[in-house]
Amino acid sequence: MDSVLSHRAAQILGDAHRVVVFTGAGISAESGVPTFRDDLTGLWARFDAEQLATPEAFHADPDLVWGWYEWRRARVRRAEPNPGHLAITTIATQAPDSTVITQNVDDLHERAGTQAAIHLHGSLFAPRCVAAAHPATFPNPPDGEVAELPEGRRIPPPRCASCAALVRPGVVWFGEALPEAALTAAVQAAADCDVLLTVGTSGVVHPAAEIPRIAARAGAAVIQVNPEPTPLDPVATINLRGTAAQVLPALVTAAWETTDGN
Ligand code: BJW
Repeated sequence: MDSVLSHRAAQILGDAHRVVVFTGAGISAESGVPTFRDDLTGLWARFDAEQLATPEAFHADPDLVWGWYEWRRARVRRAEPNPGHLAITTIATQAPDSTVITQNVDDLHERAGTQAAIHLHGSLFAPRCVAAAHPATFPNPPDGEVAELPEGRRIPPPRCASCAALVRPGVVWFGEALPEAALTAAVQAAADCDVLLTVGTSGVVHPAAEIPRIAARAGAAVIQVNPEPTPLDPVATINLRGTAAQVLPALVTAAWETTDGN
């Protein structure tokens, strides 16, 4: 990674008062959670994630879609936050005013100690019924069963305890509206920040992909961390090419060393 760029990025971050961290699937990749646009593996390789994450897919084949989400939930349960998640928690304690906005449906920011992350695309752990959005609970399987959940297994979704409708994952599928309060808070934070750090997102899914663009238009510095080029490259003030677990701990250490030492 270019040391001049990373030094400049650390200075910008350390000097900022209002920091937004905007994350996508790449932040969890080094915890072993596949990114959304990675090719699916094993038995799931026959399917395209973009085609499974739709209301139409659930309607057509609820067992297939519920089975995919159960498999993903199991993988997330077995995963641990990585140094990238932990560095973001440090940002939240160092910057006077910070907001973490994630597109991820896992709980790794929370398990890394970040409180009140804004989840734009919902959660793997908040299922609800399709008829009336009644929250559904389901027992957490013991660890052994989680480890052994086979890929490609079709699993019938449970029925709602209140109205007997099918239970669906509490996530935002293509064509569905994002949770209004979360989107409003995210747009506000982006419009008001000094620095937005965008980490591990392809930046192709809207309206979430507008968040870094809103910050840039409002005059904030945008620092992007991603090993690959993305459509956000021209939006970013600084592009740091590398993985989240490599780049973020060093960036955070340098940011507050730079500020403290001047
Ligand atoms: C690393 C790394 C490492 C790897 N370290 N980095 C405007 C233009 C065009 C289309 C639209 C538009 N506005 C709306 C649309 C339609 C659509 C859309 O955006 N389509 C595009 C794909 C073309 N949007 C919608 O349908 C949205 N709804 C909507 O607009 O509703 C309108 C409405 C209003 C009112 C009433 C009703 C309707 C909803 C979008 C919902 C997205 N949902 C998903 C699934 C969630 C559940 C689930 O997970 O199953 O969210 S799709 C999927 O993409 C998921 C993700 O959160 C999201 C973003 O993906 P992300 O996080 O960027 O992951 P990847 O895999 O794409 O990228 C990973 C990146 O990490 C890569 O860049 C790697 O290089 C990098 N990486 N390892 C750092 N170690």
